[in-house]
Amino acid sequence: MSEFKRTLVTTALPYANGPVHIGHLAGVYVPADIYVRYLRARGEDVLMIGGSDEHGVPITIKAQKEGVSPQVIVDRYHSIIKKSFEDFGISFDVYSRTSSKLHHELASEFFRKLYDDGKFIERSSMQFYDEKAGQFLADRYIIGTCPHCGSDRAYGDQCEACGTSLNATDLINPVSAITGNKPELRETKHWYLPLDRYESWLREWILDGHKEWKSNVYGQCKSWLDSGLQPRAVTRDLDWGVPVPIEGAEGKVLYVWFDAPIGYISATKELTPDWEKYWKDKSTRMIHFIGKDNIVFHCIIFPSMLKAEGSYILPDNVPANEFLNLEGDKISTSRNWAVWLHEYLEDFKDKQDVLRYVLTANAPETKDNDFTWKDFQARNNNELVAIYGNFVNRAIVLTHKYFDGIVPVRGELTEYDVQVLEEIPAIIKKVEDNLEYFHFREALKECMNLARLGNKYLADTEPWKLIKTDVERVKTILNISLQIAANLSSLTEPFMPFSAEKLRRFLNIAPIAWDEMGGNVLQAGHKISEAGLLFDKIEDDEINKQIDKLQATKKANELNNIKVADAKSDINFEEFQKLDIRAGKIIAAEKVAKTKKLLKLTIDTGIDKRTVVSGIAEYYTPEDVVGKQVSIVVNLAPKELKGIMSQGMILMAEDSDGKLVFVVPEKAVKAGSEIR
Ligand code: B3M
Ligand code: ZN
Repeated sequence: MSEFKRTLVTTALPYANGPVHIGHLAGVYVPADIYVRYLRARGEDVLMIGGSDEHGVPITIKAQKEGVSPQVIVDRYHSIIKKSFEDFGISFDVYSRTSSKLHHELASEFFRKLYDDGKFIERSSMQFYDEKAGQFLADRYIIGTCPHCGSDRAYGDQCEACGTSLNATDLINPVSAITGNKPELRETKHWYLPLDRYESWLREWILDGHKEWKSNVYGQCKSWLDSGLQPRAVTRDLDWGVPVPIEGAEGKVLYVWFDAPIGYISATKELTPDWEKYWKDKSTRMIHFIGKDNIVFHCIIFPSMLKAEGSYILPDNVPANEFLNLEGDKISTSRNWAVWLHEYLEDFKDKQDVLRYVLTANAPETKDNDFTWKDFQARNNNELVAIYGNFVNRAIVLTHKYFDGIVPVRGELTEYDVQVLEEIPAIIKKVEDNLEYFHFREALKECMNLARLGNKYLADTEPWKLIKTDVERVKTILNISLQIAANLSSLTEPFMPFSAEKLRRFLNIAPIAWDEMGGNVLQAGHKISEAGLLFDKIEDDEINKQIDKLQATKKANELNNIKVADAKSDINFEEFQKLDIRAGKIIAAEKVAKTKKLLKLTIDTGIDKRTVVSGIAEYYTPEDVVGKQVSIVVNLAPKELKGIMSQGMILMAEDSDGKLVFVVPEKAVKAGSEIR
């Protein structure tokens, strides 16, 4: 990074339409935070920029559903999100939001400059308009039948059932999600960024100039560029967002993906009057931390916007991650298939680092990965507790036991001691090398290797045995062990800042500058503090509770998916009146032999006592139903079922478990009472 004087780290701005979950942390914020903390420890000039993305259609839809203004939604989630990040130690220099005045002004100016410089093209097109609602419909507001799979819940931009991306005009029978009306096509004008004009420049800049980018990122860019770029609309017909600052553009706002990345700039400007140094000086190195679904926006569209504007620097790297799944399924906000950060902290108080650790050890750096609670538990118990925590604890406890908590003076070194001491800087170097290349998993593995080294050193040298025969030797062993522990407290800081601080408290030391690590960081004679546990074991019942919670979510989702039958065609009143439904009472019941589903019921209808065969045996035993009130259609033509003449039909409904339940009058009524 030598030619650069400073680093600007941006992190994708999460949509403020829901809280943040483990997928957000794993994909973007933990790796970014590790990187930034590392650079800070090295004394570099670095800023970490974040904020909430508060525009866009998902937010307006949520607002509409709740019957509140979009501002209410974004206020709510912005503060939840911000707090979650603080709680997890994500060390933003600024965490801003795109509904701020400063952002609106800056995004507006940015657009205006491109407009004045003739960087846009204007185009009219036909778009769906909802007459009743009096507005154009964003793609997400149009629902219809997918032309590919026939799902009747496809959106105007995508069918979630089969994953195909769509144009709203592809939908069969489109309806407006706002009013349910059939929308009409109307002409509307928008401004487009002609990405095709930037294609050859982008090819050169990325494909020739940034071969070092992660292969998943480079590969996605290449395939976009190879398939040819099209002009892209940067405005929308919507009333929530940054108004398009042009006369005649009333009722239009900037496309959310146009203003959101400008949010990085506004947040920097909010943070420091020096913001231009970070955005316009070629000696600044800009890194975008994002998830893979944001690659095209950060590698192709935003750079084209910056290039068009002309005064800004471009990203030097975009280390996008793949996705994190949860227990084998895609994380989904709408299906509540997620581990929400604020809920995690309710159940695992003060265990932020455990999650940071697991998400890094299992980070979706090169391919999608899976988070499972069993793995979470195993990594905590077998790695953090058994290796890191155990080593540190033994070193500290033994020092108290044998030397009153005073770091002992080191004597003559054995060959093994020398080897171990040389390993420390070698491991640190490996951590650094991995961090420089955004290989966070490997870097963390090396940190743990330092803890393993310490653990093994104690196990091999057995100071608890030697203390009886060779106190001098034990002094050396504990001195070396404590050096390893102290190095660990700084080396792990970017990854697990809370435990690093705890460890420094045990050791009674201040943070060690990165470049001072490696050798003797604790002086003999230094007094350490009391030992405590760096990590606690996580028990099975805590994990089972989480697994049960997900099971319940799965069940609830399955029930929500049970399809409501389509409405039948209308009947007139005369037809309805032909039905003779009565309140009745079951006076006897038995199973119909050789069937699973049928019960033979004797019903007192008030008119007579008659036999009805009913398909409820899977849900009720004969004993369950005798004495029950029922509603019965008494004028249904008799029908023979399994050799029994069934005279009428009992009304049943399906409950949320898919089980049939009786439809009965609100309170007991006399048999024969008409139901109308
Ligand atoms: N809000 C999309 C997302 O959360 C979008 C990122 C904006 S980054 C400028 O995935
Ligand atoms: Zn489909």
